[in-house]
Amino acid sequence: MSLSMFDLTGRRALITGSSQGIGFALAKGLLGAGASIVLNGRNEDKLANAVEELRAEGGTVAYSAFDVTDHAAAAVAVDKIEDEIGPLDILVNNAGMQQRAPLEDFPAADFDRLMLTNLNSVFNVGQAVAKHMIPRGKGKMINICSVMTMLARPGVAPYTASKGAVANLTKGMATDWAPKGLNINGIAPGYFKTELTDALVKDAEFSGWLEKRTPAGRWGTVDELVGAAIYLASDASSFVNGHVLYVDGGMTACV
Ligand code: GCO
Repeated sequence: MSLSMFDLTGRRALITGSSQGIGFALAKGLLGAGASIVLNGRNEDKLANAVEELRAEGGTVAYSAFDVTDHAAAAVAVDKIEDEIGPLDILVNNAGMQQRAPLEDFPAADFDRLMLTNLNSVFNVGQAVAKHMIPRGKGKMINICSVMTMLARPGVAPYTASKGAVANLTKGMATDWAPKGLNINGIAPGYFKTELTDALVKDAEFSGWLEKRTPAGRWGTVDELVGAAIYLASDASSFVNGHVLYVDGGMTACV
């Protein structure tokens, strides 16, 4: 039965930045495909609420609160997950932030914080999880990129740089770790209604521009990212590596 290749029953997934937004939607989607879930964030109250909401869906859900920008803390937390919860089969590096300002006015400290959150976190958590996956000879990682991986727009140059780097880090991770049995790929969301884009959704002028600029003519909804995540987290993508899958309503296909 072809659908069985998408079944995640018996697999365990860690999703960073998953108490809300895209991360929470992907956690819910992977749970629905049979995986047990470990949520991550820094705020334990938000995580506990998210765990309760997912447990109501049925399935096994836990959380690990740690700062993905802290290399040492990520390693300790991943070791703890492996020891106390169980081996990780899937990692979704979703944690990220956005800050919009003209580049000439962008504070240096904020630039550094954004890169630590969007890029260093992929290295920090990816390396920590890879150290456990490599001896097992298998594992799946999905790095959340963006249409900003390919395109820029006014006021988000640091974010654009970070998401371009995440896509190339994805290729580097695939190059080093595919020989060891791992699959490392990316998902590049277009414009989706989340907490991160709330200000844009409420901006009628921006929303009007977006709907014209996107061939599908609308914002995406986060559940439309779940299929791509299940595919890249499952056996169905066993020979896919270093690929960035754009889920963007066609935005990067046209001018
Ligand atoms: C922006 C948005 C985008 C989206 C997303 C698109 O200000 O243009 O925040 O960056 O968040 O990354 O893929």
